[in-house]
Amino acid sequence: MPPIPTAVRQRRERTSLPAALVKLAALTALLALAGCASPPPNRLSPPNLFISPSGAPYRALNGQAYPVADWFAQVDRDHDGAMRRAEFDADADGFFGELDQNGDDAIDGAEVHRYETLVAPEIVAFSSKTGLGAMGAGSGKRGAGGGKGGKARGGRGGMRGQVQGQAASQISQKVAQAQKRYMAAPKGAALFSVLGDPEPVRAADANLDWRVTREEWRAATRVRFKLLDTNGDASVSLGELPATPVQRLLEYSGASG
Ligand SMILES: [Ca+2]
Ligand SMILES: [Ca+2]
Ligand SMILES: [Ca+2]
Repeated sequence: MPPIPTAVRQRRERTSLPAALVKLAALTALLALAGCASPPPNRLSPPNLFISPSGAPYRALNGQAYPVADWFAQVDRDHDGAMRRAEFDADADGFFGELDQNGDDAIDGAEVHRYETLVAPEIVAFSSKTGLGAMGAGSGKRGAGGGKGGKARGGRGGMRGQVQGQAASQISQKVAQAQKRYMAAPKGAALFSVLGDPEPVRAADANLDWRVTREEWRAATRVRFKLLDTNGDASVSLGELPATPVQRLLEYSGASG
């Protein structure tokens, strides 16, 4: 294939959104479409993953049932179809023990790092600070700069610069709109969870000292159960749990049974 002339390449770069941001916008749009009646225009396949309120990942192959039921079945230890407070606490305590590798009754920075890289790496892969989010922020700044340059030129060149500036400004606006949708969309673990914590382990660090103590963990667990027990009867059924954003998307697109 012959090399693309520099001018053409630059024009393409100015007039096309970064591919990653387009993918991101598509995922956001599909998440929004998940509640609509007609099928989506194309299929993205996010991981068939459920992240428990405490942050434990449950995975299944695409096409298999969404694994929220796997989590619920092991939390509901007496198998009566009701997740009681004590069962929820025991589940959270068990996961705390898995994360507290050195057994000092706290999850420290290294243990959080292990959680985010080995136990549930999807959280970082789908977070706002890496990958798609960071690329989107950079692209917006480049677009704004292009608009300014167009206005600075005079004569016919100035006209062309102005048109290019307007095009760049429109791209900037599209990038800004995509970023706005992205910022409003759930991120990290929240995509796979019935609660909205992007990182449920860090979220339990109430005093922000980079250590999640057992006390902080139990306080977070109490809050989480309250949030799930929407009718306040100290019991939560599987049907009482809202669908996660990715669960809605997978079920809607037929990628989850
Ligand atoms: Ca039970
Ligand atoms: Ca520890
Ligand atoms: Ca703490």
